[in-house]
Amino acid sequence: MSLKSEDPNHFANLYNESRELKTRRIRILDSTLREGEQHPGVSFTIKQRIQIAWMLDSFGVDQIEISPVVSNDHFEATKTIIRQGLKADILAHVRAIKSDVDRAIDCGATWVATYLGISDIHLASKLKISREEAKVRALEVADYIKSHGLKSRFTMEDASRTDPDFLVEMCVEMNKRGIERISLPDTVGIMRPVGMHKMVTLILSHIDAAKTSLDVHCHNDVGLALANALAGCDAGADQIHTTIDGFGERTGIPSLAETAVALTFIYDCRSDLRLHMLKDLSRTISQYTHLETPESKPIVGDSAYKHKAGTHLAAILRDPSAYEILEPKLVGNRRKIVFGELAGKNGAGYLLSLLGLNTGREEAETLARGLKELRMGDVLELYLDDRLERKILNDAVAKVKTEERKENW
Ligand code: HCA
Ligand code: CU
Repeated sequence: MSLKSEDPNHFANLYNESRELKTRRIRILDSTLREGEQHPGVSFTIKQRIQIAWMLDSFGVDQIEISPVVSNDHFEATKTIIRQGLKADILAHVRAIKSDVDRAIDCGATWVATYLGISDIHLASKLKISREEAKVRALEVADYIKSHGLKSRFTMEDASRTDPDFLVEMCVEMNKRGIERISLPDTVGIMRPVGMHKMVTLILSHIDAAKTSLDVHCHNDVGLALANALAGCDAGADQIHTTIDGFGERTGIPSLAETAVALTFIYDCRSDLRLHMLKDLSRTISQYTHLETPESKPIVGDSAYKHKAGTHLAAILRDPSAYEILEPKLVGNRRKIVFGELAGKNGAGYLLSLLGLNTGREEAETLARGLKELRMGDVLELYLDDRLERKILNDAVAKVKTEERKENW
């Protein structure tokens, strides 16, 4: 019996095994055009909004959210995007006010998403209405949308800080009216994954899930957004809200790239997304917003597939899965190796072989020492995309190793 499993992820998968998600398809709603535009410094032109919608649709998201009431430009963009006949549903996101719903109807929306803050703090400080008044307003608007024969989602804004009894009461009322979807946002990013799990479980224990499905919309104020959203899905929600690169109010919501990769490779419940577009989607947004993507950003950052320490280089050259969970090309990114004081003799040997120098272990060690003594940190980065490059590197390492072995004999 071999001690080593053929699949490098075999044991991790044993820990990760999720009975529920594997058999379900978790959907993605992308809100780059609504929540994303709420990020400081982000504002798209009409043309850019249309371009983003096409890209998101071709990537494979299930729903795209945009607000037609923000400005005339947003109205025009919403109207034009709805007319494109994309595969994804286009949701017009508006306040739970009839005049806003009319605006959504004017741009030809077939899906209307309304929101209303229902926590005591939102009711008291923002809306200055009672729970009862909030309920009446929400239900009137829900009925109004239905009376136009439209599909709708209702967002229980600040759900995570709402009295659970009131939250359940509101969800049950919406469910009775046949609202297609309810969004449960963690508006201020205060939840733990286990808390999100409990909240979704609670709602599902009171509603008829055949009539109404649940969205999770989690803010990233302490970096738990995606973990919270996935926990909500583990409990039975079936749609996660994302934006490209995670832009949104304050620190935003889960990034499309991280969500898509997690669902595909870690949760094993999607296989239809065009993941190779992810880096391009991120690049496009960065060009449009003039906000640089942090190089350490998972999946799409420039350093996401860079390898630096000598021990990592040595392993990567033989088999990249030693330090990577996916081939960077799958998400449109590229692998790089970094040479500097950490490169060690394997990295140095590779560098020498790239320069066409027929050298051995001693030269590699001298160069490795030199790189350390330069005190210049990283001196060179090279792409290491394909097999040929890896072969050159592998040969260089093999040479160093053979000489080492000879010496030990
Ligand atoms: C907002 C609030 C919201 C709504 C989420 C949703 C939130 O900025 O309008 O409609 O699902 O975080 O609660 O983004
Ligand atoms: Cu939000």
